[in-house]
Amino acid sequence: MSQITNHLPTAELQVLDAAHHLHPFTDGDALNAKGVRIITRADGAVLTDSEGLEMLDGMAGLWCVNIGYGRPELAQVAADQMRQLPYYNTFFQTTHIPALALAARIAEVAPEGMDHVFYAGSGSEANDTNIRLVRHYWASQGKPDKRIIISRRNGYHGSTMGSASLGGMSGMHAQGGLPIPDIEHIGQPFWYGEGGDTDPQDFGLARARELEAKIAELGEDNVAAFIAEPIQGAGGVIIPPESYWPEIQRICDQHEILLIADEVICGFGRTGEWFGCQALNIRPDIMTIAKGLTSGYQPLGGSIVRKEVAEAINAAGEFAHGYTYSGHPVAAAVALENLRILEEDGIITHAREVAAPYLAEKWATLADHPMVDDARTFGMLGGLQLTPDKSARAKFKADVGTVGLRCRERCFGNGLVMRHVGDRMIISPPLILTPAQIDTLVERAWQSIDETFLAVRRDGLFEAM
Ligand code: PXG
Repeated sequence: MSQITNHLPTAELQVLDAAHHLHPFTDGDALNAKGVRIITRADGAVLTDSEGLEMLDGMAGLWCVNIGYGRPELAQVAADQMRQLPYYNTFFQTTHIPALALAARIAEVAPEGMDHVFYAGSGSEANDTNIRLVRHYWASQGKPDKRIIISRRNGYHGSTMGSASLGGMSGMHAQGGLPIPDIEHIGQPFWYGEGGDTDPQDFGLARARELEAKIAELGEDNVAAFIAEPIQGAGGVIIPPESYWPEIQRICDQHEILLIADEVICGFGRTGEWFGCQALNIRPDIMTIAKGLTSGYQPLGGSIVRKEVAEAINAAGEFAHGYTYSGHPVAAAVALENLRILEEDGIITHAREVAAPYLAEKWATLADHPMVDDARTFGMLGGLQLTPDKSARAKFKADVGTVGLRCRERCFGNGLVMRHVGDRMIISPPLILTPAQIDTLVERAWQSIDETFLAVRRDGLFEAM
């Protein structure tokens, strides 16, 4: 086969991709009929495709490129580590410098007491680890029946059998026989979509108390843990009412349930703090990490484990669990360099003090558009609802996601990567965005929403259910 390079015509690359590549979360026939988009390079917050089109990346890849693209330091560290020690495992009473140094550094930036790390290759793997870890922990405490993990509908925790079972995505559960046993789901704190006439704070409390009711139903002695994202990402950037997390914390503490905060999206500066737990004042026992840990430059995930839990695991004999690539030296070295840049370049401070407040102000102006409601941000996460009738928080008279998908397509056409989840539009840009880039992002978002609005009206879809 001839060498495949960036220089082949796009159409030829698309044919090759269609012939041999099965894409994640993709309707393959629909994609191949249209032709895949091919990204060839990126710098800062800007992507370039095979046609030379430039796009502002409002999603930081897939919620991960926190420091932005094109940092040569990470390339250098990866190359150096590959030369010195490209691989060794962390099994059999062995370690290496990148794995131990990274764990020590993570313990420094993590909340007080969160001082041990178990490595995985991704967020999904890390959440699979968490399922086994919490069950092993309770067994070590003489409570082997504490096995059930409670999670939330429309939460996202990954795509493996275990992590997708933890997640509450009905479309995922519909395929492949999910969820696995001993995972239970409660409602999400999504006031805009599900709160009806209740006051948002009352709704937040009510949704938190579903956890207490579920624990009572199952029996406290059968429940190991509750897992949730501090702010739901893939579910549509859902920012819970302020009443929600303190009540969840109370319930977990009172009923001796381990609290797992899935920080895969919220971690490493996304909320303007190192972790979402710090921004929301949550005291977890385990935190799932991935994505921003390496800014996506290498695949790496893990679980940060509270001291007392880690010590119990260490005291319980062998934990029969691990991955070939647990603590991979190249990924760990890149993560360390990424954490250095986040700190020394003041990127988290920039996110907290400059980018996030400016984004909050500008993003909110999108709600002036007749089709937009609930335009809110938390740190460098933004979400808004497309609706034909704000006063009723109404849905469109079309399948959910029809309008959102159209809007996303308009965004691509206007040089902006913005995602849709149903009829919500969401962003999670690199943390390094300048105010000028935020202006561009919001201008392109407005233009795309407005073009969608005109088309939707023309097609008679601007009507409530
Ligand atoms: N937890 C959370 C909170 C996530 O957002 C995972 C775990 C799984 O991580 P890995 O590394 O196994 O992918 C994620 C991943 C989307 C989308 O459509 C979001 C994710 C992954 C793929 C698609 O928004 N988040």
